[in-house]
Amino acid sequence: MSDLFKFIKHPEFVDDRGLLVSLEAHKSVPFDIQRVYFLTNLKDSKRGFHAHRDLTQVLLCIKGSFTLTLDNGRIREDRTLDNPSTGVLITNSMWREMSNFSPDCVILVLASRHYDENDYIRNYDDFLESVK
Ligand code: T46
Repeated sequence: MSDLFKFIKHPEFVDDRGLLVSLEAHKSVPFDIQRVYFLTNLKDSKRGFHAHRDLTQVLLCIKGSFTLTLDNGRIREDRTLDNPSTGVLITNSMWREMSNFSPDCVILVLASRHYDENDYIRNYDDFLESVK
């Protein structure tokens, strides 16, 4: 198994009322959190198909499940994400694709920088060139 997927277990507090998961900058999230976004209402489609030049993210499937594909230009791997307290740390130079969303899927993403379209590499050949 490669080390493409860096899983982070966040602190969980379970009691008879349910589950609470805590995400804290510089604790289980290893950066300053500048942006939070989530994906929901996901259709039978695919998303992602890009890499970032300078962005670190933690991605959590907080409800349901989906398939995350990571590709560093040499190795490509798929994993099913379905655990609300286990995130994946995605650093620079990593092509990502998302698919197979369950109807109830909700994905939470914590990002190290504000949104910047210029940070995206949306062409796979350009991505391969950038990781050479
Ligand atoms: C990523 C994966 C996991 C904004 O205006 N602000 C934002 O913070 C984001 C994330 C997106 N947008 C706009 C840009 C597009 O017009 O929302 C639209 C959809 O974004 P995109 O097609 O990039 O969505 P995904 O699901 O393909 O990718 C997103 C993130 O963009 C990306 O950084 O790593 O989720």
